[in-house]
Amino acid sequence: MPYDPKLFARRRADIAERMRAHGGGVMLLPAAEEKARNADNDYVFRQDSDYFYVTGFEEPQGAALLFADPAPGKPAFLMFVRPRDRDKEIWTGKRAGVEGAKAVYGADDAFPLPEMEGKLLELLDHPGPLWYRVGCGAEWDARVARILNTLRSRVRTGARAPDAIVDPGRVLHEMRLVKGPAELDRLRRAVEITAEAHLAAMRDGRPGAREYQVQSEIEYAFRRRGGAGPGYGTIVAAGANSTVLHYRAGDAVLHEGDVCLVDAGGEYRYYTADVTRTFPVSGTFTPAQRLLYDLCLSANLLGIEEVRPGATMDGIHDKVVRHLAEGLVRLGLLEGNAEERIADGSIKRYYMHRTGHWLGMDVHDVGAYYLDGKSRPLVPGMVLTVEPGIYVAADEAKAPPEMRGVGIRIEDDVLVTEDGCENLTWMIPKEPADLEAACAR
Ligand SMILES: [Mn+2]
Repeated sequence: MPYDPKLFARRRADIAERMRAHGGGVMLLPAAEEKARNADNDYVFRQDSDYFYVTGFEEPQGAALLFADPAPGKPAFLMFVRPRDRDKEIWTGKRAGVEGAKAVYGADDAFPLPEMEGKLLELLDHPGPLWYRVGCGAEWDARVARILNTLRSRVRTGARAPDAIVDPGRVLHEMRLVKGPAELDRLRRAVEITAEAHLAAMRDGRPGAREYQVQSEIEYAFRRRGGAGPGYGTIVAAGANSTVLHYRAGDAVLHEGDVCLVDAGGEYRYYTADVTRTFPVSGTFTPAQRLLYDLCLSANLLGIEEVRPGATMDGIHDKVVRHLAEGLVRLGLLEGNAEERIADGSIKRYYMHRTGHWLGMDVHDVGAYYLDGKSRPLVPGMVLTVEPGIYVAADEAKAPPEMRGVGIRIEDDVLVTEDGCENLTWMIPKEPADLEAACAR
């Protein structure tokens, strides 16, 4: 899907309207900066999600300004961008420059970076709040503080320093939480790519393979289909590594009789999938692994079943926790009664994380989870993960030896629809028979 200037123009009109409902003012959004990895070598650049959401612009450095109520004839959307520079462009590629910012990206006005601070001083002399997210970068925080102090020192000559700083997330993150059709198209592409990657992992995650080899198959699948790469650090966890929640693919060998937990999602044009599957390295679970797997799978299916407009994250989590606790009591991993084991926290020996999170441009996507202190009701267009897990630590004395060092998580990406939900990642095998077929060599 190519860059669509109308989509971003509509978004900015929507943002301005929402800003007006919160006192108007001006929004300042810094672009991401390139970050040094080592010596004169940078990390792969990725634009800031908020900045991309508003501008569609993928070059580093600079900022965008949005005015909720521009005076007649004054610009509503301005950009500060790297200037065209023939010498630098030979080394690092073509830049849009101020001309491109206006002609392609729809800026009403644009300035080269060297003029940014001076122009901001002029432009932020404006009534209403300043929408700026404090704390995301020391350099930007210092720059904003400098500008505010200068404006405050000029109040006697009529300057208007903003009298409130508001987090742009109040508007942007609420918008990003509910996905539009163009966003869902991208998310679906991310899911397709991710499905291929998980199938490759199941195919190649055989006895004797190393975690990094499985990782390379996964990331190859992301990239060869035009994805940007992984949307977060790929987890390939063999054997007892599966019980470490944020383990990254290392160099451990996959052994016959072990499970392999893969938590990997491809990013496609700024939208990422987030999927976990756990499969038997031999192709068939041991009886003990199968008991744990079936419990986790039933919790995953139950959680997805609960996703519909009006349901809440807390409600879904509570149902999943109760289901897991009952199952763990039945399996003898917890003693006594499920309700008590939830109340005294001992369920957390095996299930210590939340059942889901918002998903979108960021893997743990933005948007409030609670409104007025209450878990917010789901509405159509939200995308969340449902990801119950059971983790039996390698040294868990209460568990039978054949269950120790087994971690299982099953994670799907679920879209809330008008009448329920759609599991976007339905095609990635998770029923034991389908897993066995996918693992067959
Ligand atoms: Mn997740």
